Amino acid sequence: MAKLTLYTNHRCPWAHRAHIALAELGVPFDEVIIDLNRPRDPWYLADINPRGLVPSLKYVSDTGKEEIVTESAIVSQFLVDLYGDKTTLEPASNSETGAIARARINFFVDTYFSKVQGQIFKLGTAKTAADEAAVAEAYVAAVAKELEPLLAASTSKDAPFFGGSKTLTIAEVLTGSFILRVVHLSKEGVYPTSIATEAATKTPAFWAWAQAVAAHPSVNGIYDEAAILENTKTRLANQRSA
Ligand SMILES: N[C@@H](CCC(=O)N[C@@H](CS)C(=O)NCC(=O)O)C(=O)O
Repeated sequence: MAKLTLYTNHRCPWAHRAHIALAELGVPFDEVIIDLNRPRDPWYLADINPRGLVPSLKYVSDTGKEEIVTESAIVSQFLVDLYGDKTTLEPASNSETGAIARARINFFVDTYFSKVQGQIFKLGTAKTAADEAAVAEAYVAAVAKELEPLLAASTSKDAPFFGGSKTLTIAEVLTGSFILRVVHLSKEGVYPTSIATEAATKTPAFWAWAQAVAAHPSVNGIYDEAAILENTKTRLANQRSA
């Protein structure tokens, strides 16, 4: 049987993508936690990932051939492709509506990262309450312009995931770890609380989708709320004082 080893760190939202995919697929895997607080060991750079990043995936096929796959989106897609027949995360590209459904999913994910998530990364340089409020406002404005129409057109209480799916899709595999942080950290005030209040009123379809994503066990399974809260507080404080 094929064997999977995930090199990961549970604090990393990129590595978290692979965990969501694996949880959904329900396939067994070994896990190697990489300590990101110290330089990578030479074996990791030499044998697993010369870029030194997590996640990386080692795949040993049924015939014993060993392959390394890196970059979180590529790792997630590889897992979905490998176990495509076990999952509804993404339709087959040659099914009747598969190709267009995959194009819509890809557009949504691309839009989240190219137009929306960048606002959150700006919190590291927001030094005053007014700066933070401006970031929150820009985040919700980007959601309203770019994502709300896509989600409002398809999602509902009974089918809360992308495209009106009752079950998680690869759109949530790729965005879920970031959405979970937005929902959790804005509730706790580590991200501006106005993200939550404004999003709930101005972008209700997005916020309902975000709640469904954050509550999904495949998304929040490895998420240690207390550790992420403390880690994010410290990281933002360090970035702001730099
Ligand atoms: N583009 C990469 C980004 C991965 C990434 O940035 N991982 C971070 C942790 S969240 C990392 O490994 N950083 C190395 C370090 O901190 O030394 C992906 O999507 O896999």
